[in-house]
Amino acid sequence: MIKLGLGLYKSLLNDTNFRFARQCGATHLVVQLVDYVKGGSNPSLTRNYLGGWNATQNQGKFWELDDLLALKKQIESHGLTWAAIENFDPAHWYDVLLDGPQKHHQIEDLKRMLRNVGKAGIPILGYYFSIAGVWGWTPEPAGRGHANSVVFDQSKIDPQTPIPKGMVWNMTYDPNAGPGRVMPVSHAQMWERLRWFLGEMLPVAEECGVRLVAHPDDPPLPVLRDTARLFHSFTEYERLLSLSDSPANGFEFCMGTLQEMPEGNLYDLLDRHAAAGNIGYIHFRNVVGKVPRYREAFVDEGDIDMVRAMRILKKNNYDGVIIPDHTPEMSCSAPWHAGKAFALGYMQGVLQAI
Ligand SMILES: [Mn+2]
Repeated sequence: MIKLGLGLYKSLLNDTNFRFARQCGATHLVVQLVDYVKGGSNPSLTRNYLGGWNATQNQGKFWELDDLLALKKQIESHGLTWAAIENFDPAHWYDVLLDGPQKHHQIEDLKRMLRNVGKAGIPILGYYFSIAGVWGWTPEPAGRGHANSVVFDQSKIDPQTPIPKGMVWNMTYDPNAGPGRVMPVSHAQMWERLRWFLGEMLPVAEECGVRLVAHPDDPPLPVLRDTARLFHSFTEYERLLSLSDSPANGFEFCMGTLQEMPEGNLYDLLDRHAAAGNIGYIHFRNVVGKVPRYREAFVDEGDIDMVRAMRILKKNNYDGVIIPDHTPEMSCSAPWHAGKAFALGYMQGVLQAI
């Protein structure tokens, strides 16, 4: 059975929002432990994040088993299941991404946290292997009814703006890094870094029963901020599977990001990988347009036929989680929550109808 879930940012991990998720019909949670979206109890993706998401405060603070178990207990007390953790903290793996001098001890930190995730019984860990990260959005009231929404319009930014030293994944990990920039990185270098990361991590993931699933590049450009991106096309995304046939290797299948890619049939891609069991969980969201210009849309109004997509999942007996990921913000005192409630209501409706 397809499972309805909600993704919660770190600032939303509390009883109020666990109740909110259940009230929307969600049975599963995808938890973000990185505090990158600003706004506390009213997070917003539609601020200007061209200067960075935030500075991480998690240097030396790891995911300890006791903390994971305490949060799991709290989540389960609301009748919810903790389905996945989404994203590593840049503080924990910046030199894995940058191929820097700390990478060998950072990968050991990641393995230790992965083992804790396994011990806590959390089955999936989503990651986004990217140097520039999510960057280049410009906020606009571009959604239906002038909803504030995420827009990517390449003509409004300089896509090759250098990344300042001390920043990776659009977060500052070293505020004292001083002047300078992240030097250009090629596709060959990025693939080599990913290959090394997976070679180290997948055996541990298998051993502790956790699946490592990769998010595609958002926005899906071949190069952003002078650094190559891995997953900017269907072909490149599917290349992930050629690096390892481990059952722990899979996709964090973001329908919105994949639809933003210039070429390919999203329904075929979804069908193929749902059938093969390659999908860990799904970002079930919609967009209008493709790179170099698109906007994120309400789930029912974008270019993807979401009912068709849901039928494809059902046909393949997909029994993983779907979450709304992003939504445009709705005009009220709780714009994030209203957007999510609308998306989850729609998803629940489609699930019941099919
Ligand atoms: Mn996504």
